[in-house]
Amino acid sequence: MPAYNAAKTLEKTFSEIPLDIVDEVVLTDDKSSDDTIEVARRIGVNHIIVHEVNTGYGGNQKSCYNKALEIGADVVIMVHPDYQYTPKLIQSMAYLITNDVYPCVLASRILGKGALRGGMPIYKYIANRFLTLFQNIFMNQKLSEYHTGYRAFSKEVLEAINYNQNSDDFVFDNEMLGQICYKGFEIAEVTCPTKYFEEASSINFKRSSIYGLGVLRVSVTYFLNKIGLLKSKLFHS
Ligand SMILES: Nc1nc2c(ncn2[C@@H]2O[C@H](COP(=O)(O)OP(=O)(O)OP(=O)(O)O)[C@@H](O)[C@H]2O)c(=O)[nH]1
Ligand SMILES: [Mg+2]
Repeated sequence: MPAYNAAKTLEKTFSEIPLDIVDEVVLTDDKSSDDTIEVARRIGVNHIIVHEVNTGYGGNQKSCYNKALEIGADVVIMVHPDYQYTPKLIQSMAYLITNDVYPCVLASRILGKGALRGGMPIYKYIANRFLTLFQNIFMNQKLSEYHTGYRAFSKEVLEAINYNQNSDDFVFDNEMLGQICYKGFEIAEVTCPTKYFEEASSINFKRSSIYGLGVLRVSVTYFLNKIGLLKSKLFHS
């Protein structure tokens, strides 16, 4: 769980994690200004990594995945601790990976009709649909969305991509999916109910727009690399 000011929602998220199959829980705190670390300690998160400076959403995830691999994870599932995504899908997602059906599974808010019903702002919904269409065309994929905060990876996937050289900002997530597709790994999707509420949603229009432009860049860069016109570090390191 890459955490940033998640004190109000962390315990609820943690309480739904199926600890019968989840061996280790890693939380990285990106210099939250609230009690995220205290809450994490109190509820018994096994591995708490504390950033001394705020590195950003991508930088926070790098620490998270690095730690997960270091402690020997075979399957790594990232879920936002803001309780927008229920950890009750963890068994299903892990099952697909451990049974070698798929090496990567995304929990999609767009498969089904849950996103708008769950309160996703209409501008985010439209942007999500547009960016997804654009990215599917440029990357020759057929995903329902690339923007979920709930993702499962096999160890092999994480080891095959150089996520540490990605952006420290939100576009990290998208670069990672681009790298996974570039390497030819197949991605599965499961439907995921989503809820938007005040404590869980902080990204404003400006940050979302910067992210959107980043997604367009990743998609076009992917295409140019695939046809051999570019050799970007993102896909070739
Ligand atoms: N490390 C870090 N994480 C952040 C920062 N701002 C937001 N986050 C995290 O990024 C994730 C996405 O941000 P949200 O505020 O949930 O975004 P949202 O508006 O709900 O949009 P989606 O969840 O992406 O649909 C959450 O897990 C936040 O905790 C930041 O400055 N640094
Ligand atoms: Mg959120």
